[in-house]
Amino acid sequence: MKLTDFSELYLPQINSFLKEQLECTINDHKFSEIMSYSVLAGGKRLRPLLFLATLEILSHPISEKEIKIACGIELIHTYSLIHDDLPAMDNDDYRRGKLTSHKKWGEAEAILAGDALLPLGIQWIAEASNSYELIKVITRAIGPNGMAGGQYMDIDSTNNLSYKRNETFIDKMEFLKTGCLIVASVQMAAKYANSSDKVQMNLLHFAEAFGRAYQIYDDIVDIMQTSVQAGKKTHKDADNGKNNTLTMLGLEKSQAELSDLIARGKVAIKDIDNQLLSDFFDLYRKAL
Ligand code: GRG
Repeated sequence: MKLTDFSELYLPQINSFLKEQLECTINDHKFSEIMSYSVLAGGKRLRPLLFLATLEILSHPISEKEIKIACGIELIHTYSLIHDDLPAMDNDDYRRGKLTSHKKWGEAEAILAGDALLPLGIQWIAEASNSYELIKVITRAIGPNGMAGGQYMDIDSTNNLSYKRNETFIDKMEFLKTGCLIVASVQMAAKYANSSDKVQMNLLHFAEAFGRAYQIYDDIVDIMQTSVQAGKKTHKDADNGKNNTLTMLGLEKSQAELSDLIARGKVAIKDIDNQLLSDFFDLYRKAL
């Protein structure tokens, strides 16, 4: 199946599940509204789609249980975005073209919405999978040696001006911050479908390449958009004197690195993919 058809089939199911469950399982109506505001703000649902697409290529059936796990991953992703936008972190006023949660509802409310989405996401994964293995994968991916650890590296190196953000440091920080949850989405599907060690390893290599490429892609698209809008380089990280792969390597080398990651990611799954997972790399076309 092509990714466009796959998304057409499952995106509505993911979005309805999120909307209905947030509406009917949270006792406080206003709190439910605050959480839903960010969850339903129009994200691409990349991580849930990766989870489901991995199940699909492994011929595992997809029903409401699997949608619930996928949506649990999206709740966790949304929590990370809400907290990332807070004044104490990136201090952003807009996300996905809408006011950020703290701008719309207040800072305490946004912190609490994130605090509630994180365990709710884990709860959905636990309830639907009944799998200790999956809970281990997801909690490791977002904890101190995963997403939160990567965010800490970012904050610490920004606040401490003498910090040297060299290429190795940035690779690690970006991978933990962004790559780990992407990798976990694929790994969870591989474990859930009881795939062989070899298949799990191939999928891991694919997901690592995809996750690393995602950050580079995001940086390139970001700088392309801001350059067009402002007629000059206004990338936020660059303006803040913060390095990322793009500011370290420059555009050409970053694009070469992105192409290399795409090639390696595709090779890793050549024996198990039926095009569906490889199609995810099309996302990167506009950065090349
Ligand atoms: C607060 C513990 C904590 C972690 C925050 C999410 C995160 C960690 C940092 C985000 C930094 C950032 C903007 C990275 C760029 C790539 C990225 C993760 C973009 C947002 O994800 P998308 O593109 O967003 O999947 P949508 O809106 O489609 O869901």
